[in-house]
Amino acid sequence: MQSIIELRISDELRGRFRRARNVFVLTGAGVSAESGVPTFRGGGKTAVWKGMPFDVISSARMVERDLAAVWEWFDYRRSLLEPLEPNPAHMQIAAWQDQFDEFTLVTQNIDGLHQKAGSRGVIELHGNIWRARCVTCHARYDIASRQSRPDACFECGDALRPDVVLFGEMLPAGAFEVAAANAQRCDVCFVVGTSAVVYPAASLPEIARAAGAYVCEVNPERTSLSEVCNEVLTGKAGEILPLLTKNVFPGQSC
Ligand code: BJW
Ligand code: ZN
Repeated sequence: MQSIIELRISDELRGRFRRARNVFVLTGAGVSAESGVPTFRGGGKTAVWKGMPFDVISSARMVERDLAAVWEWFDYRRSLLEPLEPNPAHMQIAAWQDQFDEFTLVTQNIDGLHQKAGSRGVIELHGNIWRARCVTCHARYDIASRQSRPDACFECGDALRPDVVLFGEMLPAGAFEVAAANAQRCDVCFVVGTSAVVYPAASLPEIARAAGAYVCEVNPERTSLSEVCNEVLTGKAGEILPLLTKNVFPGQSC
C-alpha cells in the first residue's frame, strides 16, 4: 500500500529554495535510517557493542587500549553495511548537486552511502568506515570488503586503525574549516537526520543562520537545533526530500 503523506511548506521556503544559488546540506545518521543503518541516538535507543556503549568503544582511548576490539566492532559494522543501498533521501540530495551554482554536502556519516548515490565532493566530517589509516604515518587505505583489509601499513609497517573520527579526536585537517566557510555563504541550509548534539558539526547550521541563510530541518523528531531553524519539516528524509523537490521544482525530482 502506498503511504500518502502531505507536505506543508511555507511560501518563504518555497521562494528561497527556488531562487537559491548556493545550497548547503548537513546530514546525520537519520538520512541512512531508511537504508537500514541504525542511528546512534534517535528513537531513544543507544548503540551497544558487547556491553560497551558506542561512545566507549568508539573512542580514542579504546584505540590505545584495545585496537583489536575496535577493529572487531568496525569489521562487524562494515559487514552489516555492505549490502545496503542508498534510499530516496540520498538520491534526492545527489540530484540537487547539479541544480545550483554552488552546492555543498557535509555529512557526519561514515557509511559511504552518499557517494554510492552519486554525490561528489562530499565533506566527511567524521571519516569513512571504508578506509583504514596508519597510526604513525597516517597513510590511508581503502577497504573494499571485509576480507581485504590490510593488516599493517605498507609504508612504515605500523598498525592501522579505522579512518573514523572517534570521540575526543580532532576532525580531518581542514574539513570543518571548508564546511564552515561554505555554510557562511549559502542561501539555504538543510539539516537532515541529525540529533545535532555532536560538535563542531552541529555549529554549521548556526553559522549559516547567523550569516543570513534560511535554515530548514528535516527530521521526524525535534532536536536541540529545531529552535535555531527557520522551518522544521517533520518526517522521514526519504519521504520529505523528494516531496519538497517536487513541490518547489515541479518535474525535477530524481
Ligand atoms: C531521521 C530518520 C529519518 C531517524 N529521516 N531523520 C562543544 C561543546 C560540547 C562538547 C564538545 C564541543 N566541541 C567538541 C566537543 C566534544 C565532542 C562532542 O561534541 N561531544 C558531545 C556529544 C557533547 N566532539 C568531539 O569529540 C569531536 N571532536 C572535536 O571536537 O575535536 C576537537 C576537540 C578534541 C578534543 C577535545 C575537545 C575538542 C569529534 C566527534 C566525533 C563523533 N564521532 C561519532 C562516532 C563515529 C565513529 C562511529 O561510528 O562509531 O560520529 S559520534 C556519533 O555521533 C557519530 C555521528 O556522526 C555523530 C552524530 O550523530 P547523528 O548523526 O546526529 O546521529 P543520532 O543518532 O544522534 O541522530 C539521528 C537523528 O536522525 C535523530 O534526530 C532522529 O530523530 C533522526 N532520524 N530516522 C530523518 N528516516
Ligand atoms: Zn604508516
